[in-house]
Amino acid sequence: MSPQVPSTVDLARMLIRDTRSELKASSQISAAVDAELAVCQRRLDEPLRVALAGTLKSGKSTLLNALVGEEIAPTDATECTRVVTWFSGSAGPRIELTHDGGRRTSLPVLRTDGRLRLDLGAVTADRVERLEVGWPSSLLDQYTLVDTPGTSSNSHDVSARTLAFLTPDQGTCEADAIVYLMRSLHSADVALLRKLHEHAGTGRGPLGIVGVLSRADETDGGHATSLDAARGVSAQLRTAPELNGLHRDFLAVSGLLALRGQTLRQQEFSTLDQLAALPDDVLEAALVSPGRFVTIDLPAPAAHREQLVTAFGMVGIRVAISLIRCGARDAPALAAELVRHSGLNDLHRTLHARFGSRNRQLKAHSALRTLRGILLRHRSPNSARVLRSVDRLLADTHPFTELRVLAGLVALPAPERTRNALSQVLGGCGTSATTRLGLPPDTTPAHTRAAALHAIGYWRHQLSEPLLDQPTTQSYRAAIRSCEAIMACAS
Ligand SMILES: Nc1nc2c(ncn2[C@@H]2O[C@H](COP(=O)(O)OP(=O)(O)O)[C@@H](O)[C@H]2O)c(=O)[nH]1
Ligand SMILES: [Mg+2]
Repeated sequence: MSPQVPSTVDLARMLIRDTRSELKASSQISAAVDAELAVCQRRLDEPLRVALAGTLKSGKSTLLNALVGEEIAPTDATECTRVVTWFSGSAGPRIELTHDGGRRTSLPVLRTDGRLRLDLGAVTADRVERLEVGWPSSLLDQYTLVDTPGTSSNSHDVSARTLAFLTPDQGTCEADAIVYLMRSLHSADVALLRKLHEHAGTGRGPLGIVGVLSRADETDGGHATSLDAARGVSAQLRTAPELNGLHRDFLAVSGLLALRGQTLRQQEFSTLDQLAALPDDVLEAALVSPGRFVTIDLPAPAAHREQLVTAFGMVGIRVAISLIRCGARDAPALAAELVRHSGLNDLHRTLHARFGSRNRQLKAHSALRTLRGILLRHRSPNSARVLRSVDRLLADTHPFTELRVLAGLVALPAPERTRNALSQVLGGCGTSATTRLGLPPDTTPAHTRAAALHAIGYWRHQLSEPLLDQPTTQSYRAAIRSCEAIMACAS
């Protein structure tokens, strides 16, 4: 039997252990450093931490709720929307507040109208160190989601707190991956994306970023074509000069429509169905404003219409009516159409391809970067040896190279066709050998090997082109290594 090759996570674990013994041997280990190393080690066994980032009101909390399928992140302007909040899987609901220098307080789990109410009580946001919500959810068993209050907030403190979490001056970011939401290309987004990229480039921030063009239903005045229009905008972003060298791939998603689809009630459907049956001119006159929509004389009860405005917004109502008129004839059909139309399924797929299937590597990367920071702060001849091993592992681990190349791919000066082929082979669409090679999932190992060999030939040929710039050369080399790894595994 061939000996098992240790995984990157195993190697990271070993290096954490080595660091502990080296620092102990040179008597440099304090209780605080020991605790830091323990946290670093534990992180390898916990779900991947994904932070939702973006400016205020970009739709982060709504999208978090849509991903989980329940309203657990507050979207109203209360104190708790001003603090970074951690949502993780748990057997039963629990809310824990850490405040005033490490004091821990359990908060009551209260729900109003199906929505979780996060009430900090007498504690003000500036005294909160951490707010943690444990919730039974299969998604949260896989990812710990971190809702950030948003930058460009009116409050300087709130912006500063968010930036301190995402791009800390000291140490590394506590998240392993980021979903970045923006509504349009605003200078505040460019500035924040630049900061996130700088941090990733210097190893202090996560390598994985998924971009979302959020509130996508608002793009085209709320017609059934709004998501298509948003997809057009996201395609334009790929060539936006302002985003040169930054993340440019944005998935159009409407968190609100996705959430409404997942929590749709029969009464909401009935009201929307009654409205969909109205003649166009009557409906248009009603949809002029929320006030008119509620007060005008229509078949559906005014109280129900008011609830619809609160839950769906005027745009959401328009989209839902369009979907009913296009054939969604009952509540389950409308629910499924709303989710499909929202782009949430695409987001789930992308999250799986970019984060889920690489979660061990992303976690190992975070742990190694944190470990590197600790070793740099506590230098000794022996810790220098461990530091060299950490640096070697960070530079030589091919999946980290793939992530780095994928992060810079949209800005690569190569034809779109080549960039797409690179993305596929480097695992940007999924990390299985067959997905990388564009083969059916049941392809035999012999065929997979043959396809990998063919792909190596293709990328070697690309590499032989004269005058290639350095990023392109690196990308092609990475593609060849990915194919070689497939050959080795498919033998
Ligand atoms: N039309 C529409 N409104 C949205 C969407 N997502 C959020 N909103 C609304 O935008 C406002 C801010 O949303 P929120 O999720 O709290 O944004 P955050 O500050 O980024 O967390 C709320 O009134 C939401 O109802 C969306 O996909 N479509
Ligand atoms: Mg929020």
